[in-house]
Amino acid sequence: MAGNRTFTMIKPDAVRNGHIGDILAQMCKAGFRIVAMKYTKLSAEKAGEFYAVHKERPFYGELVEFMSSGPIVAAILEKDNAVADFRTLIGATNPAEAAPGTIRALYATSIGENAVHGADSDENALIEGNFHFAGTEMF
Ligand code: FUP
Repeated sequence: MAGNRTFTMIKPDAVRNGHIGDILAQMCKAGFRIVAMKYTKLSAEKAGEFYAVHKERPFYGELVEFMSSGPIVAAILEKDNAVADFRTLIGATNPAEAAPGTIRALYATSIGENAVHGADSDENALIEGNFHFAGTEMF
């Protein structure tokens, strides 16, 4: 059965470009409830740990540098079928391929600086949520 929670980050590019409010509004209008949320900044070490699965990929260094380049908004969101529905809402990894109206189509500038993260499975949503939040910060 599909789980009902996902994990997201509004990435440094979208924060720098002033899109936090519009992106959160789009998530809420799509029916996602906020379970946990924080405005924070990843150290290079923490960003490297979060994206460890991509360690061997050629873009890993740039990804870590970018994700630690400024503040982010991290959040756990709740809705039926959360992981799949959220990935539909944000659109394809490459904004050039993202469907019109999706968050990445509207706010991302490139495949590397693509405005938002969305967990890709229920298992990763749980791992990533626990990476950023203590149980006492989830409501
Ligand atoms: P997604 O699940 O859509 O965030 O995409 P991936 O897990 O494949 O990639 C994670 C992050 O790595 C992306 F958000 C941006 C970065 N990336 C690149 O910089 N270049 C690539 O070719 C692919 C991904």
